[in-house]
Amino acid sequence: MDATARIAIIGAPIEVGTSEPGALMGPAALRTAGLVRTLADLGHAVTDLGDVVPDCPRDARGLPAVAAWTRALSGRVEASLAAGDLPVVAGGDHSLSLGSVDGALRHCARTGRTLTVLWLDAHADFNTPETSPSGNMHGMPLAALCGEPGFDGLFADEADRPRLDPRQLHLFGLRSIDAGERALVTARQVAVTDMRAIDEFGVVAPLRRVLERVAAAGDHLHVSLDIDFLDPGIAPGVGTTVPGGATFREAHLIMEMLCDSGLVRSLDVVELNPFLDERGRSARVLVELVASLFGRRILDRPTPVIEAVPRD
Ligand code: 5AB
Ligand code: MN
Ligand code: MN
Ligand code: MN
Repeated sequence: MDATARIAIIGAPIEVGTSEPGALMGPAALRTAGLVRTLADLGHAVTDLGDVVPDCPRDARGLPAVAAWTRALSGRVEASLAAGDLPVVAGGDHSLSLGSVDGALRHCARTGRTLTVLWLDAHADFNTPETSPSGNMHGMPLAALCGEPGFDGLFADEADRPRLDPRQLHLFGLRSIDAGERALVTARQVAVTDMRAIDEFGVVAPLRRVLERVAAAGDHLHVSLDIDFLDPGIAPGVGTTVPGGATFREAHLIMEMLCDSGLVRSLDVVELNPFLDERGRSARVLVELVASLFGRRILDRPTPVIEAVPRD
């Protein structure tokens, strides 16, 4: 991460993608926990662009509402990237990534770069309306972004929009996947570092491989951090808890490695549900992790390069 980045905070109080109310309070809780102040204190030029207001009726639900959010967020993210800012989208449920990743894809299409997405999540979020057991859009953004059928009307100029190449997607921390999406993730050759792999190899070796590929290809790296990537014991403020998540130390190390890589160009922080939180704990953990991604460190020393496991 550059010592001083220009960071644009974009609030996305969206919860239409989930059946559990409360995620719309996420951006407010992240600000209350010090998101903006913390990044500014690290020396970055931070602009809080406030919360996005989608162009739809207040009572809009379902796909029309998600489409309005997607278009509004995509435009915001693309514009801030074009202005040379690093957008941090504070959610809000994970359907907001339909907009943030679409915006990053459009920016990449204009600048001739390829997008790599690192998806830190307990879930694969690769359901389609056909495979989804819940019908909730926060479990489907990646399938839509990759161009799977069933999402007509979601994105602006659907026929010409840049698609996310599923082979440019890396799922990290996976431990809950539905049968239909498992088949899709396999068929589309999505790269996966599941909890089994993290238990065996730790986070360092798999993440270093992702970062080496991004660096070698000169890709734009978008990171999407779903709070349920973390173990619910350290981050209980989430609607979809799955036991056996990343420890604080694992998550923290990931953030430090991402920082040292200097490769992250856009970030989502999603699925915080302050209504289910315990005295702001989860919001504080997220701000702590974002701070590490943006340069807070213990000593002024980069991550040591030691191969922990053999390469494939
Ligand atoms: B999250 C589930 N796969 O589709 C579904 O939190 C859960 O953004 C989705 O990762 C969880 O409903 C979505 C069962
Ligand atoms: Mn998710
Ligand atoms: Mn999740
Ligand atoms: Mn969730």
